[in-house]
Amino acid sequence: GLEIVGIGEAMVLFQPPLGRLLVDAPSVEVHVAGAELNLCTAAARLGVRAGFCSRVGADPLGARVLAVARAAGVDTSLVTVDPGHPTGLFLKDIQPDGQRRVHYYRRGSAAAHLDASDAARLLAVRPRLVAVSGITLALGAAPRAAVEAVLRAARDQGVRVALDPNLRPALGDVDQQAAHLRPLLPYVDVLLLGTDEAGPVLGVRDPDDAVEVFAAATAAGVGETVLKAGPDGCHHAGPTGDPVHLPSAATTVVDPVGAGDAFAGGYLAGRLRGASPAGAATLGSALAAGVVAAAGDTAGLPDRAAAAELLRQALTD
Ligand code: KDG
Repeated sequence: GLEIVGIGEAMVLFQPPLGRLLVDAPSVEVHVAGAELNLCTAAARLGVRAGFCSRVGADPLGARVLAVARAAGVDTSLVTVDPGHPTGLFLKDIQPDGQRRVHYYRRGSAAAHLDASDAARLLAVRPRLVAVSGITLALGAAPRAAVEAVLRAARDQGVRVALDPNLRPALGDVDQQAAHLRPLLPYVDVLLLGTDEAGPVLGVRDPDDAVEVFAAATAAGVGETVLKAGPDGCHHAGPTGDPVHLPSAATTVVDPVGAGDAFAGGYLAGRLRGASPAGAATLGSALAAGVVAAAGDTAGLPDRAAAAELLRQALTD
């Protein structure tokens, strides 16, 4: 059976070569992206059986998403092909100052039609863990119902739940996105959130205060928390449940997008295979460091042999 299943939207990403901008780039690089698929790709690289639950269009971009997911070792038997709606697409610019800007072409996409039937399909395979993100909640009422149905039923079926808020200003008001997430926190076994998300999602006064963030998450009903602080690394739970800081492992930063997903894939894979929060965070952090050093969401992941060695080390931490 599958160990981790991610549910959400994968899209094709068109991105100018580094140093060029969409406004006049003569060509673009083509990647496949999407937070939940990125997470599954990282887990699969570690040798964990990962599957993706989604919908794609009956179009070349959908075929590309499926091919890339399969080539990454991600099981796609929970992806349905919808002849009535297209596969989503997005464009990304990295500004000269390093700021990234995304432009979505995903409204009305196949994955924006995820609904409770997809939740049922997912739960029927009884993965050990399901990974969801706030992005899917922001796609519309039906995808939101899909995620809510998965979360409400998971515990009874023995399926653990991991949530990354992944608040996306380009998808609308982030406070609204956070408001959709809050009622779901009691169903969450592992919450992986960024410091920029701790205010909107948990209502903390100081998002850099890991003690306050962990306390707020626990009070909201979350089982286990990881606070991601970007270049400042992360905070994971120590033996007493109090936060412990782990510095970032990144040495080169070319493109930070996808780092959080790689971290989450590594952390969750580590935890599922028996690593402590410290070992799992070290693993996630190593994968994230690779991803930020390369363009694209997953191109910088270690190869299978290096990944297996990182997982082995995580189990001894
Ligand atoms: O975390 C990376 C994602 O943001 C990117 O792959 C695109 O899933 C995506 C989204 O909806 O922004």
